[in-house]
Amino acid sequence: MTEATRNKLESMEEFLGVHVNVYDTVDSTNTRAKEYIRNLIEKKNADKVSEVFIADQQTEGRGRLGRSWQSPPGTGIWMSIVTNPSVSPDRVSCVTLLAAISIARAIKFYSLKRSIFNVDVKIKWPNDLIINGKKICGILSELVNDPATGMNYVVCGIGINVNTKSFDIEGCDYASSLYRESGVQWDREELLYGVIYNFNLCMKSFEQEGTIEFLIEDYNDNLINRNQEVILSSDNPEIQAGLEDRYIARGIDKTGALLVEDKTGELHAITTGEVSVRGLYGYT
Ligand code: BT5
Repeated sequence: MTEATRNKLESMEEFLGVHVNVYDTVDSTNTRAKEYIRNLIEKKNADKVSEVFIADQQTEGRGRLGRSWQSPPGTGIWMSIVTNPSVSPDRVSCVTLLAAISIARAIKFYSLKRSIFNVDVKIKWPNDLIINGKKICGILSELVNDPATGMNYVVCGIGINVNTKSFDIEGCDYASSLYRESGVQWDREELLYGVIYNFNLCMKSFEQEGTIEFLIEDYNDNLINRNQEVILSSDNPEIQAGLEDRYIARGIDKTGALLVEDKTGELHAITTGEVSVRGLYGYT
């Protein structure tokens, strides 16, 4: 990361109301963020937190369930936003959905401004962003609870493939980037501002209202499989046993669960992050 980029990122702190930690190379921004939280807890600091960890490259980028996330230098946005939202503990996991809609809005705003009309970004519940059926972004949210104060911290890790030219990921033929799908280079800093700006706006409403009701309509308009048949699957045998084959995805509710309809018309709320939702054909 150049000195100019670092200065620019740090200069946005006041405007965006966040503290920014910029790295050239780290193991994982989520790991740095969790270390930061552990320090806060040790120091018994229970203030409001708004901290962002950004790296040009990650050597041990992580996905869900111990999977790895490829994070080469000079190509993407690899960042973790740390917050301690004042909402009830069972709502904290909504932050992943809030991040997804914030990223989608930032991409849409950027593409409208630059007249890039070939990137119709969609959300694949709960943590992917998709363009043309390909995954261009993944989100990994991790919760840290301070048992002494009961405070819940959320590390929202966001990986966006911005200008990546090619991918070589074993067992994954669905990865792509904004560059590959649009055919033009994107300005990483500008997109990053947009994501943080939208995230903060959403977080404000979330904390004021205590639920994500305010974004359900927009989220569902952007949901890739809405009103289409999906297959639920899981590596967890206990969950698998209870899963039926096919459902129609109807959209999220205010708890962040995905509502799916079975053959009899009954709705089921899918909450676990261990379940993947796929369309009938391929990844999305
Ligand atoms: C995710 O996991 O999609 C969450 C990814 C979160 C990454 C961010 S980057 C900043 C922060 N710091 C971290 O260490 N992590 C977060 P999951 O749904 O489990 O998807 C992981 C799977 O996606 C892998 O098993 C690969 O198949 C595939 N994959 C790996 N790298 C990819 C990439 N750059 N783009 C698209 N797919 C990728």
